[in-house]
Amino acid sequence: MKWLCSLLLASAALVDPAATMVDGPYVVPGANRSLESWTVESDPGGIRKTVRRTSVGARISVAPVGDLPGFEVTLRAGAPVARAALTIAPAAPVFVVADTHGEFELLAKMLRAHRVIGPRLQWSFGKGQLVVLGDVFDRGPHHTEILWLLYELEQQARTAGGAVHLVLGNHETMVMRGDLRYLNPKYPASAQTLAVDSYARLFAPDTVLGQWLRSRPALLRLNRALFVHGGISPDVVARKLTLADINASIRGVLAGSTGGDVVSLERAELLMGPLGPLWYRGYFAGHEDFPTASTADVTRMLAAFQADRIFVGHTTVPTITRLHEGRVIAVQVYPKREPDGVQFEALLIRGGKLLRARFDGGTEPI
Ligand SMILES: [Mn+2]
Repeated sequence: MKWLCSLLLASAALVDPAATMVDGPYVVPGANRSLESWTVESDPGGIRKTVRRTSVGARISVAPVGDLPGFEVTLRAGAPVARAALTIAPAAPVFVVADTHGEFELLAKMLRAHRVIGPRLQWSFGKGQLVVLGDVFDRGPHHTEILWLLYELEQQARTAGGAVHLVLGNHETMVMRGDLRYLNPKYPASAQTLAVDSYARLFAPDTVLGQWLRSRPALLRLNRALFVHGGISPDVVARKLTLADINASIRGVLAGSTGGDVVSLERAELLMGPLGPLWYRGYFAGHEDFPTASTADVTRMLAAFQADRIFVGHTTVPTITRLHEGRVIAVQVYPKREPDGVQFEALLIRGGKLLRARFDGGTEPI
């Protein structure tokens, strides 16, 4: 009985409800074109909102989580719209992570294990490219930290000659559009403490992260590799749109303007719906709501977008898997803690080879 009591005490000490309530910062417009950094902080008096004046060029602090250190973020002026297709040095390694759903600790430790970032969470991947396949939001308790980490690493990577590419997932667009059903319960509580009518207000187009997210692509091509959260369906291919057209339509929806005419409205409906790139699951057999694409459909899609291969998240697989003769790579192994360790995989493309990146830092061919 004694061991049970101490076990219970130990686990109670690990879960400090006040610590899990720490959140932010959220950087929102203040008076006279200034910025304000809002955080949820806890002290013996309770949970409260703290407001600090800040500005472009200033640094804000993100609090430590678990045994990870806190880090600083330099605020930048509004991000330009990301390009849909980029040429990168063929020798540059590419590290791909799929949906992390608020699991900041698992993401940061995975990146650290593969030296994409260093002990202080700083960029250490040189001219490498980090691709995040969307769905940073929802379910887990630390999406704010993930967003700031990626935002900060983007600039550090650029300085080093590398890059960070956040591709949008359906959960990014859901939160930005006010669909808050899957938020970790921590976040509605944050909205209440911060006195906003909806959590989505903290990611409105006039906030730093809201603007940055709206500048990110839904479809990205690096050389001849496509990176998309869900996938590109034959229905989307049939529209004969370019990658840039598709990104622009989705950006229009997120900005609250779809063009107004019937063609743009109908296009927006397709792109934001189940057969659009954020939700599609047709590369995988056995998803009732999605007609299964054939390998010929996949080949046609890749030809239409001048690509050889597509990397997708969104649909969970037990281990990173080649589909459709290796033209589709399913990357989404849901990150979670299991009794026998952490279940999580990422993908490393090095010298043209695909490697499974394990949580312990090891790699193996896929
Ligand atoms: Mn998803």
